[in-house]
Amino acid sequence: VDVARRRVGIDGMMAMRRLSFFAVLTSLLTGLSAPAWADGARNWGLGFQDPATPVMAQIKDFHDLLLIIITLITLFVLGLLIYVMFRFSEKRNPTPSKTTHNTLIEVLWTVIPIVILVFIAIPSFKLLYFTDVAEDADLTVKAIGKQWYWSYEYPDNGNFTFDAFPLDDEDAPEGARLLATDNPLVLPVDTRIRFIVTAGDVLHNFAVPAFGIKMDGVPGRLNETWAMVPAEHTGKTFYGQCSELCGTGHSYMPIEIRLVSKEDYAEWVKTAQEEFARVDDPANRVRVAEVEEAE
Ligand SMILES: [Cu+2]
Repeated sequence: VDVARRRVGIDGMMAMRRLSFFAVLTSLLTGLSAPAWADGARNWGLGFQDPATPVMAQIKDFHDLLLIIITLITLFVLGLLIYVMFRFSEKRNPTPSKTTHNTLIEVLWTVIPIVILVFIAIPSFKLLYFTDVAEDADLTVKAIGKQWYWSYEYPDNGNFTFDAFPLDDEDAPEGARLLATDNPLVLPVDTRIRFIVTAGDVLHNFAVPAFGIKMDGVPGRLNETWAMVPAEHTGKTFYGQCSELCGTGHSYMPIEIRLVSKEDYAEWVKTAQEEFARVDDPANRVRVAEVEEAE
């Protein structure tokens, strides 16, 4: 609670800046390319959102592999059950068998599942480590979950920070109710982006389905993952949501990400540096001191 209260100074200032910045950002982005929905929930939709990163492409492939394995196992077990019900029914076996052991079958039903699990574990661990820490990232973005909005920091581009709140229903684009935000996260394509995820109060979760990211934000801890979106997705908008129940406003802290070309990103950074507060702005420190004094 204390930490949250101390942020009030910065957040209040951000609220004022947010309005003017949104106007600039909208004109900038609509002038460059009309933002397009990448993918999202549809009536009668089935399966994942279209993968936008190599990580999500691999998650989808792994899911499809598991679906085949699990379907074969389920059909095999169902077949066995039907066979047993038929072959060993009371009608066909007036005198029940007294068999208790069959060494061969016991060895088989131990060894075969182990082989199947190892077959699943190898690609599973490969994928797990593929999603892990990006040592050679070109850009770092920090996402901080708070009750109930996301704050973002760009330490590589002047250390500016801003907050993202959902747009009112009437302002949100078609199909993006409770997904569109006043300050989208703007990211460049073809760039290895390191996401550092944490939280300022309680557990949150930074989840972007098309990126294959679902990373817990834990107070006092930095979690890390990465994404790299190919240039074919330039101009697209991706949506995500907080995915760890964090209180009454949990469903009102969406994540909106706009993918732009590297040139447009550089332009946006210039505007953002002017419009947004710096994380280490001395003015913010004064405000924190004022809040503490007031207490
Ligand atoms: Cu939440």
